[in-house]
Amino acid sequence: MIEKVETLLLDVPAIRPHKLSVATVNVQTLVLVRILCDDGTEGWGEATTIGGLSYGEESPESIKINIDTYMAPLLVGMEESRTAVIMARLNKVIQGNRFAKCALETALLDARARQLNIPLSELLGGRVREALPVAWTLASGDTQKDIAEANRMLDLGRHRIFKLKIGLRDVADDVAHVLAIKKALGDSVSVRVDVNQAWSELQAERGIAMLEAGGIDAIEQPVAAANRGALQRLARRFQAPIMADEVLKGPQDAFELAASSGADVFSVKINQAGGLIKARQVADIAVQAGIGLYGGTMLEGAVGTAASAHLFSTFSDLSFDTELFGPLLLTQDILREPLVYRDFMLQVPQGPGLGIAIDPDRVAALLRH
Ligand code: MUC
Ligand code: MG
Repeated sequence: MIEKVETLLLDVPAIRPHKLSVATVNVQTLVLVRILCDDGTEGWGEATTIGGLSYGEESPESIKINIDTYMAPLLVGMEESRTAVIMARLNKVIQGNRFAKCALETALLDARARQLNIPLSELLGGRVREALPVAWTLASGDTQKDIAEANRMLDLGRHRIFKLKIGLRDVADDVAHVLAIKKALGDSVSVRVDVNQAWSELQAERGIAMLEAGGIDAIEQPVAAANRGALQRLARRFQAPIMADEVLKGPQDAFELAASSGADVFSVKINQAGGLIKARQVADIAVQAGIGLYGGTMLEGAVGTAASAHLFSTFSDLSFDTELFGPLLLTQDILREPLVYRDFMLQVPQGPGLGIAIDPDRVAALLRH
């Protein structure tokens, strides 16, 4: 039985400013959820947003207060083994709040998998891979700094796939920045861009034509999430894969995008989808529709990243790799043993549940008071 649901806000400085078209992340706030069961089992979950309310309609503070006020009281006293029943109840009586629900569902599944003594991946259908290729996002805003950073990552054996954040400058300037990086890094690395909705359809037509000619491997959310027609037209017009990110807020969106051939690739994010099970449904729809899969991040710390890794390890297709680099963007970790990044891959944890151990002292040091 669930005895207690706790929420913690942790403010963790980033290793450098992370510049997106919608916000610059200097400090990332992790919302951690800890569920305690009467047999002593605990489960951990996490939600993060990007730039407070810049990216979506939930903020770390709203996630915490909505869980504390409305969701935790519903959960306390329920049987933790009935995860699906609990989530159905939450989804019935609470509208929206996908990120908060994701954090809770992750904690429930972590607790359940620990009780069963199996890795979380095995509750999600079973892993088909032990390690996941991880892209790194270059988002310093400076071409030379980005090239130096990419070369460091290549030398370290950590990343050979790079996603560039663009959309803040003129289309021509952004394209010049991307193509300079692509040229400096050579053909053995993959370079993609994320426009984070910044372009109009006309700007996107111009920008993508140049990016495609320059050998860029994917264009993520070039236009506003609300403008599905534009995304669809771009996907049809260009050979370069067009990726859906912000438009994809769960299985219903996945279904509509798939049915209308509205994108070539889905960026699957556990928080955006409203939890691990719904993210799994998004991926299943993509597979049936022949849409490529990319394992996305909301710049989560270790807990959300481990949860995502368990899910992505179950995907039969992961042709566009993952971007599970969140913990590497942060100056401090909250685990006793950090997640293992080796040979350009994140190793999927193997122990029961999320397969990670939280260090209470590290958590305490980062806690917002
Ligand atoms: C996004 O839009 O994809 C993921 C990587 C990154 O740098 O920002 C996020 C959000
Ligand atoms: Mg994106």
